[in-house]
Amino acid sequence: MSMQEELKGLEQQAFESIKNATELNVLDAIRIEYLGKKGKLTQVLKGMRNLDASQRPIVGSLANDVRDKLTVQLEETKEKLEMKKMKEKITQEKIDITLPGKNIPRGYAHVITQIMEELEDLFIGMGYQVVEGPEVEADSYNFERMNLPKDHPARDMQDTFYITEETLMRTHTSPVQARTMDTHDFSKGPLKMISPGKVYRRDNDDATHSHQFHQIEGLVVDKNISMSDLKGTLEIFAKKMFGEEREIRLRPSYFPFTEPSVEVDVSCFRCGGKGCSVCKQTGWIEILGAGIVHPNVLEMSGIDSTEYSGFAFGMGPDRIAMLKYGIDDIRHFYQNDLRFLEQFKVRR
Ligand code: FA5
Repeated sequence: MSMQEELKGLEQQAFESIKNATELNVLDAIRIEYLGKKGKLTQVLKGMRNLDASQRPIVGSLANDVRDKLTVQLEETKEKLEMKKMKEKITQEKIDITLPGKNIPRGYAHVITQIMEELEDLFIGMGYQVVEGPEVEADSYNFERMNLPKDHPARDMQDTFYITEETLMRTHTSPVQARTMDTHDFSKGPLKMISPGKVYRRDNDDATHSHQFHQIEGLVVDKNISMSDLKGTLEIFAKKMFGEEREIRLRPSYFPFTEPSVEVDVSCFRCGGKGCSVCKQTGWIEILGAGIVHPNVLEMSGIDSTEYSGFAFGMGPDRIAMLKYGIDDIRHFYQNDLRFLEQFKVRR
């Protein structure tokens, strides 16, 4: 076979292989097979040494021709295969923007948290500081410092969960009064604080009682604090919380840590005082306990009760939320039923 024929045959073979190549790596292997240093074309060209001098330029130019054609053919096929690969990739990765997105539901605060924050804002606006105290409390702070010595019968009203004989789950937020009075520096001004938090009692759960509930304690100590300061403060609270037309009423009551002590009622926001099912036909709803801080309580914190006086109150935000929203059972707050909780996406 002449070299010309050999070259032609080789060209055809290579063209055939290139035509059939469907992968880029196969194409590259073909390029090496024919045009590489040890490739078939190079092998043929090596045979030129044996040619007649007159034949060499002819065969040489044919060989260059074949090389050029193969190179062009390889390049074009490479581009085609790359394009094909790109198209496949694009189809595979196509995002269907017409699909509806996944809806991430927006969170919101629990209704009790909302009420607590509303109350905090209200008192912060009147210059009160917000103080927190421990839920696992010493008997001394929870009872004794609140003028309830070990044998005091009023302890029975607040039976609780004891950790040890001297440590218990606090039954009210009142111990924070003592903790705050202990450290307050009166040379810097009067003491005005509220203390929100969880409290615990061995109460049987029913529509209005829970063994774990919330309280917000309030305490003001300064010179010349009287019952009228307490009444004025609570009037502002009642109007902001339940509406401008609301009135409050103080009834005599008893707490060992206040003297005198009062229960505070607010005029019914449902019937305006005429009497309805919410206020049990009385026109008034009881919302908190309060009074003038007992001198013993001040003295136990090292405060001179002949010079200073104070008022204190303790309210139950769970009951306030029930009244405000007409909720008939306190247990709804703690059962985490979203059908109930989602009705109170009020704020945030
Ligand atoms: C007290 O706990 C006093 N420490 C309040 C106080 C503070 C009086 C400062 C004077 C001065 P009482 O036991 O009444 O008081 O509870 C206060 C409020 O907590 C009640 O008005 C009620 O709203 C709420 N409460 C009491 N027991 C429960 C309960 N088991 N479940 C839900 N709320 C309750």
